[in-house]
Amino acid sequence: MSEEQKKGNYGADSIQALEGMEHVRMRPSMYIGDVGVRGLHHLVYEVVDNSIDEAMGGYCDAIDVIINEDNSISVKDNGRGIPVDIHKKEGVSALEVVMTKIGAGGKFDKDSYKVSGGLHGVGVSVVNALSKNLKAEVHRNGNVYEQEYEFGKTMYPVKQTGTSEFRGTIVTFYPDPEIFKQTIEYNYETLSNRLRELSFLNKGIIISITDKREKDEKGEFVTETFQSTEGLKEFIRFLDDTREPIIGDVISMEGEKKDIPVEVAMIYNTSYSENLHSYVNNINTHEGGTHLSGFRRGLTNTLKKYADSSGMLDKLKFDIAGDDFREGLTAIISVKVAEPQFEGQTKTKLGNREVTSAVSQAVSEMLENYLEENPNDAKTIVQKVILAAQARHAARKAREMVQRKTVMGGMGLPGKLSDCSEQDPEKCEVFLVEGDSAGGTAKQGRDRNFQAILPLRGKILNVEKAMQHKVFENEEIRNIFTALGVSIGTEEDSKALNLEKLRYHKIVIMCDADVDGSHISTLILTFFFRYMKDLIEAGHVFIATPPLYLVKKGAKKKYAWSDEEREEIQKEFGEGCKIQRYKGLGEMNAEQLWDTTMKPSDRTLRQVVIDNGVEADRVFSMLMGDEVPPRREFIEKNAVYANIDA
Ligand code: 0RA
Repeated sequence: MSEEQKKGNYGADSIQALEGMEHVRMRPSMYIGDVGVRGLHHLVYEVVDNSIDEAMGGYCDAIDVIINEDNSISVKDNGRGIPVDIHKKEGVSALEVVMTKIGAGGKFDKDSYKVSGGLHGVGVSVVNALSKNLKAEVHRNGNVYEQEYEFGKTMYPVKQTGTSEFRGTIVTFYPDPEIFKQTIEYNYETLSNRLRELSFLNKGIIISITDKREKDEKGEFVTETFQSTEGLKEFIRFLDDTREPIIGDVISMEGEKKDIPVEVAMIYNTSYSENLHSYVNNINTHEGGTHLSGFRRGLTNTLKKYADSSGMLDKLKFDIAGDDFREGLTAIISVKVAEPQFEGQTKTKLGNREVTSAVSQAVSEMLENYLEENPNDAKTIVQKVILAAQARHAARKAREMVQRKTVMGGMGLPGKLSDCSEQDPEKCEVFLVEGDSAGGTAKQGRDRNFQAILPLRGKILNVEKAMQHKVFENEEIRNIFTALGVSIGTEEDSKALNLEKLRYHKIVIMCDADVDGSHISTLILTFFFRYMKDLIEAGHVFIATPPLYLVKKGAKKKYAWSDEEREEIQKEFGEGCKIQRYKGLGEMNAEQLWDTTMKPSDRTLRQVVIDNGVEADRVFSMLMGDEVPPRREFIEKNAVYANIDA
């Protein structure tokens, strides 16, 4: 035994552990993605994942998440309780190892393979390192044990603090404000959406959330409980509840190939959009990957084979493409992979090669059976596919027209675009401005070196309700495509963008700060979400925030972005203020627009992020469908406040 090992607590491994924890604090983004709102919420998911693992092992059926009054979070499960006995190798309690050793994870018994996992599957020790304070409470063998940590450092050895009938683990942590400088305030909706999602993905488990920060009208804490008996099937119903199905019920399939459990649920609706959501070990794989390719392949092959043998394609003059099989399809694919390899820009693309064929085979087998057993549904689906193929041919004509124009018209840029002189896309910005008059002001006010203006006329097409060829035929939309320089998609994949050709790295939606303006922003956002999602995911899309008021007194003037701000300024200036309320961008002069909304050093741009792809999909279909929407609220919730230029 070495000197270091003899010292027990301070053995080589412990020192390494400490270094690991220090490293997490030095480079938090390497572990949790970022230290903004997203990373903050990621802490909760990391802790919950450990409890989900315990539930998937069959040892636990209830998980409670509590947002405490002080914004700390408690996660409670009724599992076996994390063992507190001394871990032989480490010389400290197993609990302490889990909490302080980077990479130890929740499982140290090797035979149980970990199927759940956080964004990076980094473990609860990372949460501990990034918390000002964390307390672990274990109820086990009739006793209560406790240990606390500050900034990941153990405060005292595990101690027994009492007795208990309950069995399980409670972890409470308070995020370190020095790490999460932007905010440490948790968003109830964000957490509850993720927990709902987890309940669909792991049927049976009872997952609750309670917000103890405020009470409702009845004097009770806001709380929700999620439990799904039908899993993905229910998930699809939830996701598609504002769309109209064309078959009787959700098709759901569960199987296993090459040791990879595959679960799929899908439905066809009357819309023209494709909504695929994929998960690996409960992680939403935004960027898709091998499992999604496997699903696509399985679906296409099986439907094609069925359609061919049914004779329904006999009179068809043209081929059916992959896209056609997915028009109006909403599907969720969930796989469990023992050692997932995540790739891509946001590490949400599955790379494991073996998964493609496993999923494709599983889907083919299961779907084939379904079609055999449900000939009516099968026929309805094939008819829908044929219609999609016909529409695609019409769309291709429209697309070719755009491309021809692009080639023939020299630069091929839309006439309405006032371009900037800078050539380096990274330095360039384009403002999509509502209306020609505001467009004119913006054109005068801008810095023409790097800021381009594209005025959009009135309301742009609601792509949520339009067939694809109508979208490509629409002039405003074609202007956006050509101005941005990205291609309009290929026949194989109509939504694939060539981001290398992107002419501006910042695309700023600038609309009036009123209800109409936010409706227009939402229409534009819907278009980006459905047809240019890659742009949003690469972080290129922003919303400008013009002020609501100008407060003046003598030579003093200040702008206000809210009523509270206006009142504050009035207080500061004292009696006799003159207040101008801006009803639209058009009421500002060029200089004012530049000062408040366009000037990089002073403006606030809100970056559009897809926080939760499933929720975004639901929201867009709801907002842009037939129901009257709470649009403003939506935009405010989904655009994270980010003063990226500051
Ligand atoms: C490994 C072994 C045992 C429990 C756990 C892990 C465990 C971890 C977490 C994390 C959150 N909640 C948890 N609950 C349990 C127990 C093994 C045994 O009792 O024999």
